[in-house]
Amino acid sequence: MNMLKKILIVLAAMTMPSLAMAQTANPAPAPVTKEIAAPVVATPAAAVPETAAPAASAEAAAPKSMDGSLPGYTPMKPTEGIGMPKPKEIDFQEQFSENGQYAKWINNSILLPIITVISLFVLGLLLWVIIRFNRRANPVPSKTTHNTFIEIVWTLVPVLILLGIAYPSLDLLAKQFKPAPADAVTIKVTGYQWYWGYSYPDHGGFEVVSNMLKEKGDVAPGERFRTENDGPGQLAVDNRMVVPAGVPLRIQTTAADVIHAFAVPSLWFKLDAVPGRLNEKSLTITKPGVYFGQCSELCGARHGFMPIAVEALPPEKFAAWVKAQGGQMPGEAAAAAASPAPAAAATPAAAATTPSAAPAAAVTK
Ligand SMILES: [Cu+2]
Repeated sequence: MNMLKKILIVLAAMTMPSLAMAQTANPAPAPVTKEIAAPVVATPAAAVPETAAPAASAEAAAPKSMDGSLPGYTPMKPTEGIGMPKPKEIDFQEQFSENGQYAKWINNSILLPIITVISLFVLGLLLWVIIRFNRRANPVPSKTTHNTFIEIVWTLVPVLILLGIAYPSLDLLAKQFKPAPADAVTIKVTGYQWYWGYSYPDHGGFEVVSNMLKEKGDVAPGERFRTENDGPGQLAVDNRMVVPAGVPLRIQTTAADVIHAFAVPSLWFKLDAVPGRLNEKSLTITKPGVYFGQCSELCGARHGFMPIAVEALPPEKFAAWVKAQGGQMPGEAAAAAASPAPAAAATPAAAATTPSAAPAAAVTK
């Protein structure tokens, strides 16, 4: 009896830790999500000490408003179905960058027709074999093993098809790797758990902190919530990444904690944001508008709640937004630096900023 008790106790002791682990392993994510959800979305600065500085500076520069407007800037109302997914859509979203339009053309005008023709051809061959050459219809099968002509055809035709696909594919790949021109506008995108920061080194270095907007029923009284002007639920954000349209952009991505990915389908843009690294890709948005995207690298509990909203504005409106954020356009910076400062200090600043003045001029033509 005593022995049995001892064995039971030992068994219980052995299973206990595994039970405890099993319990923590499974239900843990739920409470973690709930605990983190509230503070992170409401005030990222308070919840994540590291980011206190950029959040604070962004708030200082941008007085709070219920619709995200600033003096001289009102957020653009997104167009239904543009820059966002549509219900029952199976195609790529409408594209607003040259690479995107090219890629969509490759898909719709080259790949899809080839895939369709090949599938129908193979289906036809299968049906022909099933009907014409089954045992009843063809009791004495042919003993043919080689046919030089057919063998040449079924080698050459696939080679030609692959070459036909390879040419535009490699061309697109090369275009996607093309670095931004020297006068491109730089925007540095930083992924945080779980929101985005956009800093503007060419415009005074301010950072905009961008959080998903909550629904009306989910916010405290007086707190900002999503409206139709902000965009669709789960995609609308409080502060958008505002950029000039028609101007080459140099988008750099990095992350402060874990790997995120900055992805906007309607701009044909996706780039990993990796801690300790700076990735870079060029982008020119062809038309003013609001384009939505999402973090595309599983980055933790609130990965699905860190959407991206890019607002492309005509250059003069972009300049007004920069001013509203407390930044300055590159030309202004050079002028300001040149007048009061001694020559030694002014020269590098002017040299660094002058090229960036060009795109604004280039767009007006
Ligand atoms: Cu993420």
